[in-house]
Amino acid sequence: MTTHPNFFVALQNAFPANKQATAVWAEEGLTYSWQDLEDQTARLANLIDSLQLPPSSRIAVQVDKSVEMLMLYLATLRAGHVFLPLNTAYQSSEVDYFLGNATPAVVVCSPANLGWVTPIAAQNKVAHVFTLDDKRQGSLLESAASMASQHTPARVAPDALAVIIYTSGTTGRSKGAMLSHSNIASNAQTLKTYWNWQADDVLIHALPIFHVHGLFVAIHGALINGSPMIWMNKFDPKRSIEHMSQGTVFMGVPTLYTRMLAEPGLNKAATAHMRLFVSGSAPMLAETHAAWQAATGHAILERYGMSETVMLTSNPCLPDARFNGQSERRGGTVGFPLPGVTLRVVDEANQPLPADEIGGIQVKGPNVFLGYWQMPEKTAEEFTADGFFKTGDVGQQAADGYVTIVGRSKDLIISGGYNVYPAEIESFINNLDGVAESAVVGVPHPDFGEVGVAVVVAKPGASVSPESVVQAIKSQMANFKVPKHCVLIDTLPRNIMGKVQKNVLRDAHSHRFQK
Ligand code: MCA
Ligand code: AMP
Repeated sequence: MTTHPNFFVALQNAFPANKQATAVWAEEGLTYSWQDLEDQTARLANLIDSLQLPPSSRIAVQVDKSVEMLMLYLATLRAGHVFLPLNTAYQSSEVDYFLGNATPAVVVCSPANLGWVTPIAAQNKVAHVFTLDDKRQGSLLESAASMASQHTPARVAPDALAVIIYTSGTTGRSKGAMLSHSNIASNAQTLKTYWNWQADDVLIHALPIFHVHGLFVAIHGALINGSPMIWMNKFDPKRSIEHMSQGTVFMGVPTLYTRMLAEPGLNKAATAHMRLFVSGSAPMLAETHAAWQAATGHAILERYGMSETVMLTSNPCLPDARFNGQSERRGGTVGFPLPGVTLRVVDEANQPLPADEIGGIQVKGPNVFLGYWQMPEKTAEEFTADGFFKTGDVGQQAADGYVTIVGRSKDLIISGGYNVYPAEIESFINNLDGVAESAVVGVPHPDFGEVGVAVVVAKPGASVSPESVVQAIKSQMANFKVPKHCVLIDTLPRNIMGKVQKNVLRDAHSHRFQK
């Protein structure tokens, strides 16, 4: 067991003794050994060192998913700097905000985006810009090629910043959640034990790696156990099922499961080699859980977490002695608080509620983040006086320990596992010519779980069309944020206090996408 505070060292120590064994099978036919991971992360860490960056420099990365992007993440930890992954769907104005807010020293973008990233990086005084694509092309690997393949991992403080994950807010712009080496290390160790990772496990990695689910839960899970991964740069339901004859663990958001359920090839034989299916990032309908069990014989293990906290609760993988030895993976619930996580359900006055009562979910534990990047007031607002983090999720804990999420106090739409903040879209729409005001609400959707509908009020006499509103959003914002439907309305429904009644709008549009 290592005591080195750099989380990279904990992963490195878990690499199997046989370094020539395969660590990653990439779908395009390439394989990477553990020695390759060792050597290439050393080269990239040496490249980062050669830039002589100030301590804890941010390295912002917006590139298509590839094994080399994974190496860059590991190399950033290894060199003791801070990884800042960005969703590839973000467009220039969104990236401009992140660079301005996080002031990274290095930006790595895809060669195709260099044209618009270069001026934004210059404007934000980014010292170094590199490129990397999903075919191993670009200046990053060219520059790293001549570097030594040995590197001594940087010694960092245990609470040193390791990663910043941007998460939007109900008001204002995105906030950078700061996660330390010890935050991610403690969660990885907890999940390794709780999910009973086995020596012969093989992870099918199908998620993007710019968010907590794909980057931390999936990658850390495999690497901290020295387990290889079958690597998909992009999720595909049919190919995912094909990989199940070789894999043992699959992690996905509910949309991945509903898409696989629609495949004729999904059955007990196709999944016989699998040990564990994990779902999270968005609520999984109990009927999806049941349909999966009927088709495959496997009970999906649903868990719940946040960018600010990594994983918080999980259905049991094995009987959980803390909760009467219960082992049921109960559909529609997110299971028990993970070992080390204290969870409470509280009323408006932050007072804990009895079992089964619905209230705000608050948590405490070694996994809870350091705060929001350069936003001490926002950070303070999200913690109680006794140190609990307010998740903004609304739920209940049954007497037998199972936690269920019943809603959110934050105005948030989770669409296919991506978070969309209505406030951000509304303020964009409200600034369009001819628009008086707008409201964006989330409604059920068979594929994405939930999608946004924009309800827009035009100024008197203005010529605004739903199509022009959607087109304007599309041209400026990440594609998953674009409302899937837009309507014009004369006035927004308001309550007596003047607050927009989003529930009325939601009800009016709730069946729009239902089959
Ligand atoms: C794609 N589109 C979407 C979404 N994804 N619309 C709404 N919501 C989405 N999530 C739209 C695009 O805008 C595009 O529309 C059309 O669908 C096709 O785009 P494409 O990229 O081809 O879609 P896809 O490849 O089929 O992607 C769907 C997906 C993807 C595989 C479900 O969204 C995905 O990988 N989701 C996982 C997100 C994730 O990893 N979340 C974890 C966050 P148009 O054609 O009109 O332009 S971590 C987290 O939440 C916490 C901490 C936790 O607990 O894990
Ligand atoms: P993020 O901003 O990406 O960290 O998203 C975190 C949010 O995703 C949580 O606060 C929850 O609202 C939601 N979430 C994550 N996992 C689940 C789950 N299993 N069920 C319901 N909601 C979830």
